[in-house]
Amino acid sequence: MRKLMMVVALAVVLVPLLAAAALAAEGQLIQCRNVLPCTGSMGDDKILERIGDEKDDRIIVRGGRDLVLANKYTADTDVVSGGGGSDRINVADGDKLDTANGGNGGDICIVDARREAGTSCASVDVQRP
Ligand SMILES: [Ca+2]
Ligand SMILES: [Ca+2]
Ligand SMILES: [Ca+2]
Repeated sequence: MRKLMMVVALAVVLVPLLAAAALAAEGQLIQCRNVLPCTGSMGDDKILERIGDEKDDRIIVRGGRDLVLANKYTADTDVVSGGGGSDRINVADGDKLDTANGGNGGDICIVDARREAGTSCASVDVQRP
């Protein structure tokens, strides 16, 4: 009986620990495809916008300290919404059509023009061509 109690107690302690480990999973490299919105995981992700110019992206970051690169392809209206954690959101792709929203956490927004930065960017880095 005592042994059984030990096993149960151990399980009670271990299960949440394992669950926590699973939640703090490694971030992923996410290449957005033609399914919108493109969403991140709860880990520290690196999220890349869809390949090709003139593709309007909608990217939702979720948790973790993420890096969003929507700066590779231009002439598109990219809308990025950050999650918790300090994210780095880059929409400096040469057009002034995008929106970078940081969400909670001290986010860095890299933009072509000030108006591309949403209200929740802790710091705004305006790139000049
Ligand atoms: Ca882009
Ligand atoms: Ca753009
Ligand atoms: Ca831009």
